[in-house]
Amino acid sequence: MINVTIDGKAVEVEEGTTILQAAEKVGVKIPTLCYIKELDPEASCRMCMVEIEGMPKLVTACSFPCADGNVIYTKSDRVIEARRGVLDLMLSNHPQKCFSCVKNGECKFQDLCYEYGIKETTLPGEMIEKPIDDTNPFFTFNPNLCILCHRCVNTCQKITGRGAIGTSQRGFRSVISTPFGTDWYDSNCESCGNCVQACPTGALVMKRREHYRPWEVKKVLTTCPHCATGCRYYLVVKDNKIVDVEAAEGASNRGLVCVKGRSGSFDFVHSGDRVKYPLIKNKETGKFERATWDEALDLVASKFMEIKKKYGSNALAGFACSRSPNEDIYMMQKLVRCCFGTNNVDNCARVCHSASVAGLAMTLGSGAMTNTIYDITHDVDVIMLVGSNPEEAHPVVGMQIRQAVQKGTKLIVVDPRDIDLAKHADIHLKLRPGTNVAFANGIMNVIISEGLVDKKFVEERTEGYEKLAEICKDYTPEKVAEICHLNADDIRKAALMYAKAEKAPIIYCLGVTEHSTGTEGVMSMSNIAMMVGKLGKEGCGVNPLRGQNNVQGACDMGALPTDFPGYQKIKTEGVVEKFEKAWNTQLSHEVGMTATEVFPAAIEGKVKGLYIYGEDPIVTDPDTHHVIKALTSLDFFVMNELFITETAQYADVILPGVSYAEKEGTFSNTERRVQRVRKAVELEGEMRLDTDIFIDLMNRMGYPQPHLTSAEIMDEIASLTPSFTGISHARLDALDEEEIKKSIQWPCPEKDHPGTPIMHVGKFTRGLGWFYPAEYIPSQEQPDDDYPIILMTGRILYHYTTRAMTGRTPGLMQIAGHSFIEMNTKDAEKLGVKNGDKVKVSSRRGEIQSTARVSDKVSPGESWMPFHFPDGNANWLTNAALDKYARIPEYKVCAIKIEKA
Ligand SMILES: Nc1nc2c(c(=O)[nH]1)N[C@H]1C(S)=C(S)[C@@H](COP(=O)(O)OP(=O)(O)OC[C@H]3O[C@@H](n4cnc5c(=O)[nH]c(N)nc54)[C@H](O)[C@@H]3O)O[C@H]1N2
Ligand SMILES: Nc1nc2c(c(=O)[nH]1)N[C@H]1C(S)=C(S)[C@@H](COP(=O)(O)OP(=O)(O)OC[C@H]3O[C@@H](n4cnc5c(=O)[nH]c(N)nc54)[C@H](O)[C@@H]3O)O[C@H]1N2
Ligand code: SF4
Ligand code: SF4
Ligand code: SF4
Ligand SMILES: [Mo]
Repeated sequence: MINVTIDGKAVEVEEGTTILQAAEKVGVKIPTLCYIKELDPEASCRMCMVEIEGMPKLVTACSFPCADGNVIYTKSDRVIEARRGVLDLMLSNHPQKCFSCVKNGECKFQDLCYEYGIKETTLPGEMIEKPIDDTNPFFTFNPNLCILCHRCVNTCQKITGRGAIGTSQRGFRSVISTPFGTDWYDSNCESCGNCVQACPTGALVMKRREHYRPWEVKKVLTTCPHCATGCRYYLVVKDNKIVDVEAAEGASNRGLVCVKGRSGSFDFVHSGDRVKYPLIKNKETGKFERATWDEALDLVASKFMEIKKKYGSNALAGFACSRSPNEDIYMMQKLVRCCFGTNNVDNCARVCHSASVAGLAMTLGSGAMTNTIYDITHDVDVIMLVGSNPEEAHPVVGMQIRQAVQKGTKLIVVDPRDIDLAKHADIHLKLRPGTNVAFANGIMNVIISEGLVDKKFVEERTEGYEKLAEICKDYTPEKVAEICHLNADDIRKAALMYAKAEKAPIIYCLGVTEHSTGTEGVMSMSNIAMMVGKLGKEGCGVNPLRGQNNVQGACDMGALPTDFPGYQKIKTEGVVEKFEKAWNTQLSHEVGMTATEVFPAAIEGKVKGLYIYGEDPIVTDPDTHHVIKALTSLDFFVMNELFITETAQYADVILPGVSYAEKEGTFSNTERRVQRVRKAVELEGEMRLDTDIFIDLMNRMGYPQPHLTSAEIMDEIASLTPSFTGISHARLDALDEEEIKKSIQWPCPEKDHPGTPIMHVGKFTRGLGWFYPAEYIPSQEQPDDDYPIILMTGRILYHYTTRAMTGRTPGLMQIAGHSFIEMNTKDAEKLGVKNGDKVKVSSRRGEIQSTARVSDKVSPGESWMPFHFPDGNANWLTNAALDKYARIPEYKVCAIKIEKA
């Protein structure tokens, strides 16, 4: 430790601390322009100059380390004069038309000029008008306002890791530009806008800033409603309208957001086609007609109760919305259990990570991500990424993986496609779709034969090792190479790289789960990690990146046919009785149907009434014809929705709920982190809180449910769910006030428990970890002469699932508006298809048109499509084959035929 004095204040700091950091410690503010906290100082703007007693020259506080005994002045006359000089110089080629600049009032450069009394430049600067680039749909770059602080470039290169912009020499001085000087739109910029938020001037600004001034708005701290990364941001609100988004320093996002969070999370809220009144379908005309709430609620309650009376409780089912807050989901499952009297309740995890929930519960005792996003992307030696495309699906996690790789973390990508991260990978195992279990057994074969098993860990903390080891004997790298279409040496290399590393997390996603052997794929991931003792430790673990913003929460809240809130199992003695007592009613002791089982049951006439809260299975479930058949077989079908979606068109009643921006609550992100969602606006119309709709219906169906606010519902959840005991809105609000990153991760078993960042430390939730003996079983539908190509499906960066939300942002539709199919060059040649050609794509279940994207991104005999676009949705083709444990559909493999259209 060393001692220094800054502006008369003594402070003790660690050796190596910069003057800027030391000053912060004693509350002395030093102005900066180019400085970015997370990065090595660039020290180019020279705004942070300070004076050290006895030193002839001023030094830059951001880069200069303190020395013992330094007496530092940050506001001396010399310092002030020097800073004035810096500002003067910058202003010499900066137009002084602040009045018409959208950053007026929120420009750091302007603020500093004001603070230092620089009203105009004293220098004869050369003002050459440079062309403005406004090709990006969301923001504008005006180089004339740029002070060359490089914050944007450093942000893009080192923080988001995208590297879309740099500094180039053009004309008589350098400018910020894309690498080849193309328009911003044509660069590899992903429109995340993090550079824009970093820009201290009006050079890089969101176009929407034209519609507000900083003094006209309020900012509401909330959580992104798209993916389960759980980024925190502020909704910027003017006159009851959301006009912008600003990233906050959340625990998982650290000041970053992706394009959907920044630009795709509010247009839909204010969209003109929101459902504003309850709608009842006129049976004769088939058209929806406006109804009063009383009419609609009475009809819904009486119809559901009629079905219950006539056909029994199990003829009813409900699906909860994983996009909505925990409190809403809790009330929905309570409604199904207390009023329908069945456990037929589920959520979209069924088609997503149910294999993780089931698989990891079997092997480890808890189906959640074991470590934190920060922990697995900072200071780790190797990342093994299996069937996960985080740059598109969890972009802010992707950004942090790119940062890690830049800092030396090795990367193993296991994915059938050349996803962008594969280009940065040390090893890319471009395996054949559907062969994850074989791949995993191959990795373990090498770990065993190379003597890399963590024997102590296996002995003390696990069971079932011998049986699995016996199975793995058969999976030699050579045999696995044949099954997976890989190179045996690459398998060996990957196994050694992973096993020998000190800190090495497995991160996986739907490339593992969405198979008819998805649960076994998941358990193969925990098998690998347990074999080398990489669980219950920092920088390790088995980490499913959950999908929807609150799908973790939907499972936690008991929207599962097998579990009450907090994974309290129906089959565990005393659980049903506990909830019967708490809810003061009789409950079903029978495990319910999964969502994927409800559709066939509807076709068979076993399920007659369905209540869907915010899901769009016509678009998102496999084999669309089959879903339509199921929905049209129902006697009565109700939805809570924001829009008249494809699925809502089949409903008898649509009850208009409200979006995340219009209500209070919490979302639980993929790291089990429970974060607040806050009301930012209240819109015109008769929409109601979804919780109020549930509560009203419960009372009309004969269950006396008192009215509760969202905070009160969380108190009820905490009282009944041991892992949530210490969670309340009041506590989360206080943490948000104090430091946003301090949010809580469950298990939080006591009122003042700090939460649990890493699971299974010392002991698995299950007690002993279990090695599941998994054998490789091929996908259910294999390519043949009629349908010779494997189709995989998934998502792209710019759209979110059905596009119900992102499709209402014009800029996103401009960048990505249409369906496409990725196919291999060789296959395309054989079929005479060229890049950009229209193609007809068919499977045994349906036929669509799409546009070919020809490249070597996928291997010969394989293809890939997103499921976001109505002009050719992959789900007309996909196979509803289900996994035996989790009943998850095989979205990732079906057989298709491609023809030139
Ligand atoms: N932009 C955007 N982000 C999203 C979503 C969205 O719709 N849009 N949806 C959210 C949701 S709900 C979820 S669940 C997540 C999903 O996030 P991800 O699972 O990361 O996304 P996917 O594109 O479905 O699939 C991931 C990868 O699996 C690979 N894959 C396919 N088959 C196999 C296989 O057999 N083995 C292996 N190893 N890999 C395979 C694909 O090539 C693909 O790159 O994303 C969330 N984030
Ligand atoms: N081919 C193929 N298909 C897939 C996948 C795949 O990889 N390939 N992935 C699957 C996966 S992982 C998932 S998770 C599913 C997702 O499938 P879905 O859950 O069906 O898709 P979302 O678009 O998220 O639907 C959410 C709906 O809820 C509404 N909503 C949002 N918030 C609220 C609210 O607060 N209140 C009310 N009342 N409504 C609200 C929205 O308007 C939207 O219509 O898709 C699956 N489909
Ligand atoms: S918007 Fe994002 S990707 Fe594009 S230049 Fe800025 S930081 Fe880079
Ligand atoms: S565009 Fe903004 S952030 Fe980038 S160098 Fe210019 S002033 Fe700095
Ligand atoms: S990474 Fe996910 S949570 Fe974060 S801003 Fe993007 S969509 Fe939202
Ligand atoms: Mo998902």
